[in-house]
Amino acid sequence: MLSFVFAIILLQSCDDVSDEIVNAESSKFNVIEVNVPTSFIYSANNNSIAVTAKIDNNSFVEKIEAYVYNELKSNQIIDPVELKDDGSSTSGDNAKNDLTYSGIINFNSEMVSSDYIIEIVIVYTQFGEQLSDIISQTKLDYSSGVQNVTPVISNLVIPSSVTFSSAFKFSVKVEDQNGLTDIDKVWYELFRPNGTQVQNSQGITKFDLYDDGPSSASNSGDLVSNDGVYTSQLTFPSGQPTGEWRMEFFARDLSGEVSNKIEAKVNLQ
Ligand SMILES: [Ca+2]
Ligand SMILES: [Ca+2]
Repeated sequence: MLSFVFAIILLQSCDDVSDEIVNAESSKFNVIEVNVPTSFIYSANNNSIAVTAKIDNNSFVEKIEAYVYNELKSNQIIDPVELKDDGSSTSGDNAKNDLTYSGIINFNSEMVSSDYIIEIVIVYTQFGEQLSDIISQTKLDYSSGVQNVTPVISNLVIPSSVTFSSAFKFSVKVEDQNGLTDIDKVWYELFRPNGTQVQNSQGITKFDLYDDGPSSASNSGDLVSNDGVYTSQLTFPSGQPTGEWRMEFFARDLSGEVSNKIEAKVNLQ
């Protein structure tokens, strides 16, 4: 079954709203048609889908790409695929230079049965600036022989008592029968001794743990990358209330299933 997405992208060109005539030269493109499947059954012999996008003008177009995300759109599942108007079988394109761009998205045998989001994005140049538009977003009902299994966390390592202004490290073991590649996010939530939850200045209450190894930009303190032990560290600045802080740990997989919860009490002295 194919979805048919019809979209018109109109020019929003001039700052001068008194202009009644739209300057044709600054018009970028219209999207005539996008075709992306809405359901797919994976098998060894049937492991890819074709997607196409038709536009009416490619003068400003740099490239058209397909992105595949998990349903929560928190992670890209596979590398972006460029749609091409090259008439080649590699891209599944029927005719060269007819302004229909085509691409083939290959799935791997480990992807679990789930809904995924396929986004078609046009990158173009306008007034010397590179811009991009999402021209379609399609939910793909994807079936494979692989059923999703909820992740499990264990082996929390954390000090029971900490002091002000010195960083302390904590880690948790994460397992998922679908593999560590199915882990979307591992995080902790933090509660003050009076029970209120800590929220940072961006409104975030879920703070990430990382499995990114020692020399990483996150400064997580993680010892070994990709071993399923996720690590982070925390420093209580002076002024925070002393007493028993509660931390809750969770993991979530790409299908959005959340693990068991592990709680810890940390005594700030
Ligand atoms: Ca899983
Ligand atoms: Ca690790």
